[in-house]
Amino acid sequence: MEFAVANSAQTLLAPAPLTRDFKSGNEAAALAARDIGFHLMGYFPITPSTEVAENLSQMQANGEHEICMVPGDGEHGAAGICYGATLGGGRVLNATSSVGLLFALEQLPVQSGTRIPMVLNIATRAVSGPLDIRCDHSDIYFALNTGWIMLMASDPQAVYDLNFAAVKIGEHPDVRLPVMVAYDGFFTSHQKRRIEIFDDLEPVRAFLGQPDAPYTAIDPRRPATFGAYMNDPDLINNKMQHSLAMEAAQQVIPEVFAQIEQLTGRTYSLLDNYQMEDAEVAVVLINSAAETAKAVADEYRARGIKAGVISPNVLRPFPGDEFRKALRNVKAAVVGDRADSYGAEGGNLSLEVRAALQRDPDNRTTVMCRIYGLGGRDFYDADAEAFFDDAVAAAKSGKTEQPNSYYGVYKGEVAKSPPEGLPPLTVEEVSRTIAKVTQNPDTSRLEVELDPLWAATTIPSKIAPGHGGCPGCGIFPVLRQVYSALEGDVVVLFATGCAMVVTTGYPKTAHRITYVHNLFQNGAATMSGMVEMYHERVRRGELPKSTDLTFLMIAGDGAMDIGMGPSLGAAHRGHKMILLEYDNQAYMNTGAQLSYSTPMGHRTSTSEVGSELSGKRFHHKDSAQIFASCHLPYVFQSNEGYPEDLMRKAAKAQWYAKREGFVFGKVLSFCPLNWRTADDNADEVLQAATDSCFFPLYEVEHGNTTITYNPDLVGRRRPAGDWLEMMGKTRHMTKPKNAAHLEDVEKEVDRRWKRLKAMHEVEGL
Ligand SMILES: Cc1ncc(C[n+]2csc(CCOP(=O)(O)OP(=O)(O)O)c2C)c(N)n1
Ligand code: SF4
Ligand SMILES: [Mg+2]
Repeated sequence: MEFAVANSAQTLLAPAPLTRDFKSGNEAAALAARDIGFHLMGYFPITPSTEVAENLSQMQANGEHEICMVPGDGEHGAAGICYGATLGGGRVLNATSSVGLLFALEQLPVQSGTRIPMVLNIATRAVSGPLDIRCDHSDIYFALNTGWIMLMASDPQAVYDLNFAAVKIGEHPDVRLPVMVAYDGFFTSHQKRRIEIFDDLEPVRAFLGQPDAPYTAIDPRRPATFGAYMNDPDLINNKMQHSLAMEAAQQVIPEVFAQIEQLTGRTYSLLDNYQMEDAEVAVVLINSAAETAKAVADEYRARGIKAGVISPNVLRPFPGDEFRKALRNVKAAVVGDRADSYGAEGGNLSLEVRAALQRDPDNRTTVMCRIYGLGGRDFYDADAEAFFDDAVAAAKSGKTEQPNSYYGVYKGEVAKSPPEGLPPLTVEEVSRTIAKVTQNPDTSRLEVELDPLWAATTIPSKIAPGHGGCPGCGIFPVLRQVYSALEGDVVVLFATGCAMVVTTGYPKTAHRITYVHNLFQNGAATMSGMVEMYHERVRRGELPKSTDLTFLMIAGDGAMDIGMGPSLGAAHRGHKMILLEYDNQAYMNTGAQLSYSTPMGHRTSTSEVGSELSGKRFHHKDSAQIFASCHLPYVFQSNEGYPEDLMRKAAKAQWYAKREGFVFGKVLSFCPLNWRTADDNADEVLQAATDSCFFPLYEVEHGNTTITYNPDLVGRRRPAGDWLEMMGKTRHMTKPKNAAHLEDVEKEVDRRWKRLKAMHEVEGL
C-alpha cells in the first residue's frame, strides 16, 4: 500500500491499521511518543504527569523506542533542555503539571517567540498554594498567554490522537509554534479507557513526514542567530508575526484534524458541540467534565428541554467564530471554569466566551460563570444538573442574579474549629543538652560529648505520632536523632517530599514546632528570608534579644536538585541556618524517580532495568562536596544507621548556624518501599552503604576535612557489591552480565574515597 506524505487536507490518506488497547491518558501520551518517534524528551517528574516519562523509561528498558530521555534538574531545566534540543532540529517532547508548568513558564514564550515547535503534554493539576495534587485547570490558565497552541484532550484516545496532531500542526510552515496537549489530571491521566492505537507506524510516520526546521543551531555551515536582542521598533512586528501564526493555525488545525480523521476514522473539531444544533440552554466545559454533562443533556432532552454541551478541543487559538455560531440561538449558557481569574468577574473561559459573543450584535445569550471542581473536586451528574438548571432559569427569565459564582463551596462553621493538637513543647522539655559542644581553644574545632543514646528517648519528639510514613521509613529516625541533639526553639521549613507530605494534611499536622512549607525549589531562599527577618526584628527591638531560635530546613535529595541554585545562593550569603538533606536516593514522594543523587545503575521508575537498559546512567551527585566548596563554617555527611555520628554533627551544626552562618548536612535515609528491602533492614543496609565507602561519614569544619568513621581502619570495609546485593533496586547490578557496570561503580566509589582520605590527611585541603 502506498501512503502519501500529507501537507494539506486535499491529499487523501488511507485509513491506518489500528489495534485496540486499554490505557490511561498518561499511557496514551507515552504510546503516542513512542509511535511518533520523538528524538528527545526533557522532563522532570510531577504528579500526575510523571507516568509519561516512567512509561517511556520502561519501554526504553525493553528496547521499544529510542527516544533520548534527559532528566532535568527541575522543570525550568527540563524546558531549557527541550528548547536546546528543538534548536537542534529534531522532534521534542515534555510532560508536566501544575507548579511544574509554572516553574517552566518563563521558557514557554521563549520557545514560541522563536517559533520553534515541540509538544508538551500537561496532565492538569491545581497550582499551589495550598499544595493539592489533583485536577483543576489553574495551571493551563497560566499558559494562555504563552503563545503556544493549546489542544484539549478529554479522554485517553484524544490524548493519543492529539499528540500526532500536535506535531503536525506545530511544524506546519505557516505556523511553526509549540503545542500543548492538556488532559485532566487523574480523571484522564490515570483512568483507563478503551483506545485504538496505530498497529502499523508506516502510514502515520509518512503522514508526519520528517521535521523540517528552516535553520538549526547545529549546522556550522549555515550559521544562524537565535534569540537576537530585539527592542522597539522591531519587537511589535515580531509579536504581530506570532499573532499571524496563531491565525494561520486557525486554518491549519481543522486541516490536520481532517487528516487524523482520514487515518483513524475519529473526528475532532475546534469545538466539540454536543446536541447544540437547536440548543436553547448550554453548558460549556473543558475536558472530562464535559463527558458527564453530555449524559445529563440527554436526560434534559428527554424531558423536552433543548440542552446541549460545548467543549473546546482547542483553547489557543481561541475558537471565537465557532463559539459565536454554537451559541447564536442559545438563550443561556453556564460556562464552568475549573480555575478562577481572581477579581476578573469570571474564570478565563467564561471571560473569553463573553468576549467572543460581544462581537455578535445579534447574540442575546446570558452567559454565567461557575467556578467549580477545584483541587480535584469531582463533577457528578447532579453538578451538571445544577448548571443546566441555572441555564434554564436564566433562559426563562432572560436574566440572572448570579452571573459569576463559586459552585460547590460550603460555609465553615465558625464555632467548629479543628481539634487542639498536642500542647506546644517548652524549651526546657527539649533542651536536655545530651550533646555538649565545646570549642577546642588550640584547634578552634568543636568537640562534642554525647550522653548515651538512651538519654535521647527521654526527650519529647518534635514530631507527634500518627504521621503517614511507610513502616520502616528512615525520615523519622533521622529527624528524631537530629532534633534530640538540638537545644532551644527550632523553626523548620520542609521542602516538598515524603517528609512533608506524610506529616501534614489539612487540618492536621504532626509537627509540634513551627513548620513552614514552600515549593521544593525555593525552600532555602524562603528560610533565608525568615532568618533575616528574625534578626532584623531583634535588631529593631521588636522581638526580645533573648529569643533563641534555630532555623532548620529539611530537604530531600530531589529538593537538592531542583533547589540547588537557591540553596547555593543562601549558602553563599551565609545566613545563619542549617540545611539538612535527607538522601533516600530518589524522588520517593512522587513514586521513586531518579534524582541526581541516585547512584549509577540503581533502578528507579525513570531509570528502569530491562533487556536494553540497566538503571541510572550517570554517577550520583555529591552535594556535601558541592557545599564544601562554598567554604562554609561547617558541612557534614552522616547516616541514619550511625546515630551517635549524626547527633554529634547535628549539635555542631547548631553551634555553627547560631554563631557563624550557613551549615549543610547530608544524611543517608532508609526507604524500604523503594529500595525494595524489608522494613526492618535499615541498619544492615545503611551500614553496608558506609562500610563499602559509598557513603562515607565525614565533616568539613572551616575547610578541614575529618573522616569520622573509617571502615578501613576498623576492618569493616566491604565491596559495594555486598551493599547492592541487599536491595531489590540494585540486585541486578551484581549479576554476571552487569560485571563491567559494577566495576565502574566500584572504581568511582574508590576514587571518591581516596580523594576524601587525602583531604582528611592534609590540614586545610
Ligand atoms: C516544581 C515542582 N516540580 C515537581 C514537583 C513534584 N514533586 C514533589 S516532591 C518531589 C520529589 C521529592 O523528592 P525528594 O526531595 O528526594 O524527597 P522524597 O520524596 O524522596 O522524600 C517531586 C518531584 C513539585 N512539587 N514541584
Ligand atoms: S516512600 Fe520511602 S521515603 Fe517515602 S514515606 Fe515511604 S519509606 Fe519513607
Ligand atoms: Mg528523595
